[in-house]
Amino acid sequence: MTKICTLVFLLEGDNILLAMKKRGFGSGRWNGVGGKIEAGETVAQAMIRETQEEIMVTPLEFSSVGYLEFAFPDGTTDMAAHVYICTAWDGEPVETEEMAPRWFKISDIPYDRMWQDDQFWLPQVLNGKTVKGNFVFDKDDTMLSHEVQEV
Ligand code: 6U4
Repeated sequence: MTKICTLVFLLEGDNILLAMKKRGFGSGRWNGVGGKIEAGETVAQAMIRETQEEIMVTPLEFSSVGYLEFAFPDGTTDMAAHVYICTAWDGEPVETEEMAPRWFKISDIPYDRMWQDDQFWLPQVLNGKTVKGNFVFDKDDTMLSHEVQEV
């Protein structure tokens, strides 16, 4: 079984909003905002709900820019993420129990403190491309292989 998630990046001018995951899977890394799609929700509804829950912002204008699959052959549940870029929203990002948001210059994205796959697809997304990716991780969340296609 694969856990299907959403992942969204707010963009404003030369800046991108990343959020430090404070607990659970992927904690200690800078990431986009998102989480599991619940039964009965569309992907976009899940993306909006997760953004409201994690940084108290409501996405208003957004586009779908990718689909990524993350395999964990050690037995951890495989994951997939529908990736979005959001360019207009209601509210100001604030820290919650789950995430601490911070704006970064696009030229200063801290790839060394993010999931290792991000450097292989986020630059393309920020150049306006849509991507499909397949990544394999070991039990320590080290990336073993990566495959990215622009679609
Ligand atoms: P639960 O545990 O279900 O309450 P939930 O917030 O629903 O938490 P969570 O936080 O586990 O789900 O979601 C994982 C988030 O991490 C999603 O936004 C997708 C993202 N993610 C997972 N693996 C990733 C990876 N390798 N690279 C990446 N984002 C990843 O950039």
